[in-house]
Amino acid sequence: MTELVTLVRHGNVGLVTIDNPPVNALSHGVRVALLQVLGSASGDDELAALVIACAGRTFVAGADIKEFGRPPLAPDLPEVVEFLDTLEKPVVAALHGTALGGGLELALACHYRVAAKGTKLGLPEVTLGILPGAGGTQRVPRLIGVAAALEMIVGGALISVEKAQALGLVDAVLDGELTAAAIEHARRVADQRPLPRVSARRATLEDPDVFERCTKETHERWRGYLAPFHCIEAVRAAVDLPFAEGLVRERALFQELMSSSQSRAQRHVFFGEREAAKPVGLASDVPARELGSVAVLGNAPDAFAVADCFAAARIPVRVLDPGSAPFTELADVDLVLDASSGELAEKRELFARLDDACKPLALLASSASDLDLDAIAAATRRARDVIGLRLAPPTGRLLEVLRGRDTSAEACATALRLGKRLGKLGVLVTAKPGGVGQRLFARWSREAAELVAQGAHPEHVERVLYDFGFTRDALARARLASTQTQSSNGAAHGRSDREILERCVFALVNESARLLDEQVAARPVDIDVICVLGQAFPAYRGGPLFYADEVGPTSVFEFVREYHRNVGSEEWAPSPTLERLAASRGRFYGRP
Ligand code: HSC
Repeated sequence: MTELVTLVRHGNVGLVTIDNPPVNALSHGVRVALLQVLGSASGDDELAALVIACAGRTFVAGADIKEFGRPPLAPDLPEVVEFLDTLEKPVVAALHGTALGGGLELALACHYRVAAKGTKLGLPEVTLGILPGAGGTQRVPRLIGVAAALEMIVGGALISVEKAQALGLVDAVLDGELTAAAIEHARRVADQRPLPRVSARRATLEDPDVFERCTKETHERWRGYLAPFHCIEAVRAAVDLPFAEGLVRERALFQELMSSSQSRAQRHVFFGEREAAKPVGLASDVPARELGSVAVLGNAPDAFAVADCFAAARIPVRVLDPGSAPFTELADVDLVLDASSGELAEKRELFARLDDACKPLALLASSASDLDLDAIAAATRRARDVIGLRLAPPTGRLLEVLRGRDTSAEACATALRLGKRLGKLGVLVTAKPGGVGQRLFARWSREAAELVAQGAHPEHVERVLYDFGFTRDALARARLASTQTQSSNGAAHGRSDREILERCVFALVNESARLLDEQVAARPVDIDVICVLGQAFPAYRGGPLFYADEVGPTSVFEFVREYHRNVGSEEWAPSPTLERLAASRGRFYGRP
């Protein structure tokens, strides 16, 4: 077994290498070994300087997220980072790949940072519902100023190495073999004193209004999220407090977030995205076809927005109006994506013509998830190559891939690889009218409309769902304001916030569970990821089924059963999966 951390001497420079594939996360074993190696290297008089580098594709991409939520194991990451800061010989961090989160925090406790071209740096903790908890909120403002630090820590986006150098986050971008160049760098600085410690600097507040402005922008951009506001507080501590006290404040804010349901939900989404990318029932070695060029059919803005996604990924694309374009233009394309509107009969006719016009093995895709894909495929002689592709919405990160009864594994693999090229996550589901995303959107918005029809004020329903975390866009699509009330005297019926929320969200949970009953989605995680990425379900609630686990499937089931008894409508009939979980006190994601 390879050692997690090694020390190799290069003359008077010690090269410390972390080797913990795939992303060199700072797992417990790495922390133990790193502390031990740094301890012995620091007492070694033959070593004048150290370099910390990583094997494999990247520098440390952060703390080990899998350890979060479990009892902490000593030494924790802040202990390792602060030990590094106390060393009396220069340490150079050699960055490549993605130096993220705890990885960047480790590098910031080194005295120098050098990086290979193409390296990306960032503090994405906020996207996991936490904040940089190993000194990042205290060191980054000291190194690059408060405004730039807030942008990195509250925004969570990765930055290029060029930008990092311009900000002062890295000292040099090196050509050639990174470790050799970093060792050379270490040799050059071996005798320089005092050691440039970031912790010894003061955080500069360039603009006294920066916190107020950032808080205002954060309310607009991150409404409902806790972590961005805690990030602001932690950075404020870097200005207001001495370094050591700032660390204490950072730790307290970090712990609050770590134990929050929001962070649990956002971590669930992080791992969920990676799990959903590995579909059930499709072997990972199924070959994908090359998609050299694509045609999008349609003349509405959506068709152009979809075409823009291909163009942005540098996939040659043309948009054709299926009403007027000669289909001879389609003879050489590898994928035709129909994004035009129309009923099933028209689609069957259209796909039969596409089948004639396109070359063998070209994929024929429909973006309509509300039609019967199998019936469309049956109108062609290539049902194996007919598939549903929903970029919902085109600007989002989701590609819902709908597999028909006869769609081949190769067509699915091709669609999923296309998702990666487009920078989107492809989630494979079974093609049934509505797919997953559209059907779930329809369900909660129908319930919201029903509340309005029964007399609830549209603004009231919208406000409750908005406070839960749905976006204004999603609510606008539900068009509650144009819903007709059934009562003759208009909106009179008082509704509690709780009733509105339970009816809409539990209807959504029940429908999600039905998608599992019907095997439209293979796993709860596929549904949660589709809802978060494609249907504006708030990431800090983790998706409808994660949320149901937080509330308790039994409580959801009891509400659904009771409501079904009262109204008798078929769509409130409890899902057998939900009923089974309630009976066994189980959860969608296993027992607690
Ligand atoms: C952090 O660092 C907190 C610290 O500030 C403070 C901690 C203080 C604690 C104090 C305690 C008192 N951990 O994405 P990919 C897995 S928070 C564990 O498919 P790519 C991933 O699940 C962290 N596992 O690859 C997958 O596993 P699978 C901040 C991690 O090339 C495999 O690695 N850092 C992991 O598309 C490959 O991942 C981040 O948020 C991690 N940190 O992208 C960065 N990171 O094969 C998170 C990845 O079993 N990571 N895995 O499915 C990423 O953004 C992406 O993985 C990369 C690579 C861009 C690194």
